[in-house]
Amino acid sequence: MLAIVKQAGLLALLAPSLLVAALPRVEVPWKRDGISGRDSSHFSEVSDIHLRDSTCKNAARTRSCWSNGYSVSTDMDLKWPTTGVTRTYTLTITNVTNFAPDGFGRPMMLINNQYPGPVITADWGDTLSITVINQLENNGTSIHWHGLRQLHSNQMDGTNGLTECPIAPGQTKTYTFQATQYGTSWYHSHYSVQYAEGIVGTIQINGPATANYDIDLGPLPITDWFHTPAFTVNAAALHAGGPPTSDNILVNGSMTSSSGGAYAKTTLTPGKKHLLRIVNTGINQFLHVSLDSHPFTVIAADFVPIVPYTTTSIVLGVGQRYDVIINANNTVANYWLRVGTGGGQCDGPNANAANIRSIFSYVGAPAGNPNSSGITLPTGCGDETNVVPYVKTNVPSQLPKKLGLTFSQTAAKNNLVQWLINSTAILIDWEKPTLQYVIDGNTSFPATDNVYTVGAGWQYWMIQAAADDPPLPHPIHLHGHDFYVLGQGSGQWGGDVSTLSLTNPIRRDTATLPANGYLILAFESDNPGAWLMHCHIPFHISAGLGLQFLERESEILGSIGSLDDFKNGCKSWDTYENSITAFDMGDSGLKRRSEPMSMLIDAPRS
Ligand SMILES: *[C@@H]1O[C@H](CO)[C@@H](O)[C@H](O)[C@H]1NC(C)=O
Ligand SMILES: *[C@@H]1O[C@H](CO)[C@@H](O)[C@H](O)[C@H]1NC(C)=O
Ligand SMILES: *[C@@H]1O[C@H](CO)[C@@H](O)[C@H](O)[C@H]1NC(C)=O
Ligand SMILES: *[C@@H]1O[C@H](CO)[C@@H](O)[C@H](O)[C@H]1NC(C)=O
Ligand SMILES: *[C@@H]1O[C@H](CO)[C@@H](O)[C@H](O)[C@H]1NC(C)=O
Ligand SMILES: *[C@@H]1O[C@H](CO)[C@@H](O)[C@H](O)[C@H]1NC(C)=O
Ligand SMILES: *[C@@H]1O[C@H](CO)[C@@H](O)[C@H](O)[C@H]1NC(C)=O
Ligand SMILES: [Cu+2]
Repeated sequence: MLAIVKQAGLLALLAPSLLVAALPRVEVPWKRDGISGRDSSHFSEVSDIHLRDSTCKNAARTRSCWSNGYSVSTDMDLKWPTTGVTRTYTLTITNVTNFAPDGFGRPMMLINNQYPGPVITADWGDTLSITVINQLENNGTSIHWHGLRQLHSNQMDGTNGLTECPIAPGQTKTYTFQATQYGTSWYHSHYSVQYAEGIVGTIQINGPATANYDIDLGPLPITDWFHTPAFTVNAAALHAGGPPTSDNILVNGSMTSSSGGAYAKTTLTPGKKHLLRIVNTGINQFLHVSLDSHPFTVIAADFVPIVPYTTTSIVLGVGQRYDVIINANNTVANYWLRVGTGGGQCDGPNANAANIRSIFSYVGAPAGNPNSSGITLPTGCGDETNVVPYVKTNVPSQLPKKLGLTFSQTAAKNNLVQWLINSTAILIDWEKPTLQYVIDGNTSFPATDNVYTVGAGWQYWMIQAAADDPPLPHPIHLHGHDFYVLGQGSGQWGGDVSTLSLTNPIRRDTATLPANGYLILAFESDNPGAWLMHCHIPFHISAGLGLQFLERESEILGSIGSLDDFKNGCKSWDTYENSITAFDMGDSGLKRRSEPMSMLIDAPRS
């Protein structure tokens, strides 16, 4: 590594203009440059030729370029543009009695009266200013911007109970933060299981890419779907033996069912390469996705650009994203996009599993459904294994701290289901978020807050599921950071640090803990705040599968700016919470501590 750093230093001494002139314009941007990344002990500026080339602009054949000083080789943990541009959005949340994404009408909660909510779009380095108006009568809300790092803006993370009190009915909150990363993500409510009612939308941050494309098709959200309201399903799941049966899967908010509905449609331009941003905005299921006769070139995983690889299908756990390139070089016609689940063993059944499709239609193709045939989708629940981050990072070796994941179901409490991290199911207090403790200088957290304090430097954690847990994989998501996946497997980890992946390991914000297995993660403690790490299946976090890292606590107040909105928000919420007699604790999620567990015991079953 030392030699590489020296080489970068040497390059820096040469006149950049000479270097630019000597090297051809980058037409094949996925060649790894060998001198990017940083070593374990210190950061070195990523050195890359198109990064120095101020004339290299992002265009169809130069997608690796971005702007002067920034390119796909920029290590965005360390460096990002600041454009000075603010993109403003207003998201109004309402409760509607009848909405039918797949033809089956049911009550839903919507953003701006549409489902999914609007695509939040910005350029890398822009500031987002998003005002959320809670017009629900009988629920709070809080909106989380999945994967956005929220560097020095912990109070904008939208995690009620940690970083804010929920936004009370009738109240408003403006979330302001910079997009220091680029790529594809989504936003969703973090209030109990509320996002599964429809409070979901996608995020597109424009930036460079590791392969070229002509047309950006934008995000394609895909989710499993229940016809019964999520609060009811959750109440049942909290007392049931296994995962509930979802009724359908929606592609871009749409699908057919026995009640009608329609297939979503995406248009392809013949002869062009298209970027498609696939997001699992789901609730419980893994998704396998393929497009008939069109392989995917995968170029990003979550917010991390990767070395491109080609595949006939991809698999996404809840919360994961892949940016893929589709070459529309086949016969002008219509083609099926096919979506499958894990197959029922690892993620629960889906009542419409055999019929999940959408239509990709070439301009000039005849009207009508596709007649294409495709691959048999794989089943199973795990992560893509070909993911290699384009900007390299090496992680120093260290033994991870162990967190045991156990499961309990207690007959005496009407078969109450709990997922426990080191013996404690997380149960937070909406009226007293973690940031309030920080303001008070109070370190006496209740055990059920599952607070783990971390100082500066690299952090290493292993989640080890027990052999007798129900055999379910869990998509684990960390707020405030991308993490490095150092180990992932079935059974018990042997404890040998020499088996860890430390050389440019997979880096992302959501990775799968295999059923009864282990997941070993590392992250750099560089973002003071309270950050949730949890299973992204709302029924599981609802049953306790989460913890929070309280990172560099003494530096939080000094680094995150004004907490006036936080305080006012909590005042409004306290007034609201004290004005109502009780929540229906069929509801749960990141739930209220002050409600006795006995309330859960009486939760309705369906
Ligand atoms: C949504 O509307 C229904 C029917 O009017 C009502 O019972 C329910 O409490 C409302 N939910 C919320 C969260 O406002
Ligand atoms: C939220 O609204 C849902 C649906 O109207 C209701 O079932 C649930 O009890 C409410 N829960 C809370 C905690 O506000
Ligand atoms: C998803 O649907 C929206 C709304 O109809 C549409 O604007 C968008 O192009 C669709 N996305 C894709 C990838 O098809
Ligand atoms: C389409 O392009 C891909 C490379 O992107 C190539 O592998 C494939 O053979 C081409 N297909 C057709 C039908 O020309
Ligand atoms: C069916 O397939 C043929 C051969 O690929 C194609 O020419 C025709 O347009 C297709 N029909 C539709 C509706 O896509
Ligand atoms: C979790 O519990 C295990 C076993 O009791 C213990 O060894 C470990 O230190 C605990 N982990 C943390 C981070 O406290
Ligand atoms: C600290 O928080 C705990 C739990 O909420 C509370 O009981 C205690 O009174 C607080 N202490 C101070 C000094 O605020
Ligand atoms: Cu889970």
